Amino acid sequence: MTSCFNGGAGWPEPVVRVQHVSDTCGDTIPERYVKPPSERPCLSPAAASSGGVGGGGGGGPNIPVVDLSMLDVDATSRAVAAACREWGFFQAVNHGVRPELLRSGRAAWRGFFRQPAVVRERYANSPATYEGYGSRLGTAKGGPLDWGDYYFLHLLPASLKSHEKWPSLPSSLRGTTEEYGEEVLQLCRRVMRLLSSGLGLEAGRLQAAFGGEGGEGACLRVNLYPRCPQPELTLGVAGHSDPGGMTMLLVDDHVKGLQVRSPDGQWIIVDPVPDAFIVNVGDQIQVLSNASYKSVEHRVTVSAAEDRLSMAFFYNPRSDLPIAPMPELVGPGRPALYPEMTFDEYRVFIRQRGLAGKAQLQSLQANQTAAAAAAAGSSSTCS
Ligand SMILES: O=C(O)CCC(=O)C(=O)O
Repeated sequence: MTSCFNGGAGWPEPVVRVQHVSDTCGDTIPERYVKPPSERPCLSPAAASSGGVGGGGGGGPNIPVVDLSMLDVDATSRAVAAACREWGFFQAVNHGVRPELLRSGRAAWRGFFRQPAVVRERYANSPATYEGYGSRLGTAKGGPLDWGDYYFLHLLPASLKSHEKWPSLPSSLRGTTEEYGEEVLQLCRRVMRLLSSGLGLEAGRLQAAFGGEGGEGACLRVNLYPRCPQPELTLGVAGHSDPGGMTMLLVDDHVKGLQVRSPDGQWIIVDPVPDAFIVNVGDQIQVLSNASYKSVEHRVTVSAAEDRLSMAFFYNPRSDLPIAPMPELVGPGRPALYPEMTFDEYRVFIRQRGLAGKAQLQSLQANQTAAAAAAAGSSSTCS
């Protein structure tokens, strides 16, 4: 293994660390990172060098901000539900996770990405589990690459969590990540209750559909997007919706990068509120809510001036539970929009097709609609 390649571990070709590419490529990024013109982020020169300003930075439309410390739980639930129905995203402020933990979490992970390559490479991941230090998400040989490195680890179920698979340096990282995971997990459970009430259901209903407290899955992906000399040509993460339940994203307070598809189809760049979590609905909650809540496409732009770190905490249903629209949300004139599928099956479905905007859920919905139409056709023929 050299300082920049992970050539084994089941990847179809040597994996080059984007940190290394950024340090060595000069003014021109390699062809493999150049996105087709239709996917390029359309940054103004000023935005490209500052990390981007767009709808969010210029006082235009932006994702809602919800104060989770409000005493009126019904009002909080209504605000969360409205954001997730319209945008699929909101920024949670006064969320209860200690600000010093947000800072120490980010600092610990920045510390990992600053370790010498030989230390980082001890944790190089493989496509079998993706656990560890990685630089690509798909396995298509020769496919376009994103401008980012990451570290992926499991927190729940406990049977999948292994501190041995987490970096041992910096020495604070394991303890800080454990504490961070615990607090963010409690926050996810709270938001689940608000989302459930927002659907007119009992507060614990959505959580029960996830397998109950202790039955859920949780994992963390820490993304590092190194400085990029041509940010207008590439993306840190291409457009996708999150396959899991819900994501709690902690971003750099001062470097923008996350873009969200607005309800009218425009890409808007999120203007992060310091110490807020950016919360978004994933595909599993879109399915359970029968599309009342939206799992919205998002992507990440990169900056010529600074690198950017983000921590995505993915909160998922128990992986072997059938997930389908909740019966309370299905009825006459409101058919189930998706077939039943476990999260394990859905992940296989995604890995076969790759991350591709909203294509996966749309194709499941199209199949389901066609199946329902066929069933209606055959029953009317019989009657
Ligand atoms: O880095 C970000 O702002 C978003 C990351 C993201 O979308 C992901 O990790 O799935």
